[in-house]
Amino acid sequence: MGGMIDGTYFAEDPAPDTDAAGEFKRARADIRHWITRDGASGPTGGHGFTPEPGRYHLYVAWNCPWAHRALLARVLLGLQDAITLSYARPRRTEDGWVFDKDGEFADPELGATALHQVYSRQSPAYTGRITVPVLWDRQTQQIVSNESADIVRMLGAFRQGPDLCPDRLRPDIDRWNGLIYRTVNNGVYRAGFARTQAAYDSAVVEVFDTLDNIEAHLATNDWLCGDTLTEADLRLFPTLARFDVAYHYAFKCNLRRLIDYPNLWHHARRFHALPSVAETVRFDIYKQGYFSPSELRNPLGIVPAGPVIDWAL
Ligand SMILES: N[C@@H](CCC(=O)N[C@@H](CS)C(=O)NCC(=O)O)C(=O)O
Repeated sequence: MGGMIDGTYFAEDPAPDTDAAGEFKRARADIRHWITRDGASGPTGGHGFTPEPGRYHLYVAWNCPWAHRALLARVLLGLQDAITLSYARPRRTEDGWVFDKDGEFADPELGATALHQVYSRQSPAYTGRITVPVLWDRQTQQIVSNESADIVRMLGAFRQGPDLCPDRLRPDIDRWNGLIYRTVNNGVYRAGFARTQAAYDSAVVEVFDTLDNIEAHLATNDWLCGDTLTEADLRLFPTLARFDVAYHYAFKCNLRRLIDYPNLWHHARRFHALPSVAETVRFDIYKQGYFSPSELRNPLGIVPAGPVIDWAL
């Protein structure tokens, strides 16, 4: 994976993404300002931004599950007109995430041909990973945040649509988020990117332990936090949407499929049927992305034809 050092992009980031035991370690996001109701500083970052429709632009890639969180928050909160989008091409190149000159993978905002240009536009000597999602402020020409968890939560400052993180449920939401991030959202990556049998074995067991627990929990609960749809459901969904088409095979998460879990499968299809959610999903692109050429996982980059899955409720 690539990164930037003093404003120059390198296809191979010198910072290792696996530790001595062969376990995948996801790099931390490092631009973490906040949009807040009154524009005051948020819990992290230097300064606050006000929630003004038409001011922000979101850089995403369809296949990235972290970017998917931000796309989901945007549609569930009804911010499609307030926040514009650029989609990177599904397969990264030597230049990292890239854009076409025109068409569905162009960048209408800055006309960038690679995402690293967006990072260096705000900070010419930027050093760090070049990741999606990126929330861009066109008014001050800077990145508000490249941390999806924060982006999801800060979009609540627009005070539009449902409250996905009500105060009374926040401890429960944070508990689910912590467990699901470590063992499921990032757990599938820890299984798929493991470089030792032991690292894979422990990651894959955790993935399915948590899915088994959620399956049991959903037998008596509509959503993760009871009868209210929350941010915790939103953050589970990107992994569920990619599970059978990508993680099951490409990341060897194959003890069970999503469709083998009646309650989870129902939860996923119910979430998918919410207004505009289906517009954030591209199973064909998930396959292209996760079956990209990779020396370690898929040297020839051949994309499998199946599985064929009917997501209708
Ligand atoms: N902490 C970030 C992680 C985002 C992330 O890892 N995105 C991946 C795509 S799925 C990426 O852009 N990776 C490029 C790289 O690490 O070089 C978030 O959740 O927003």
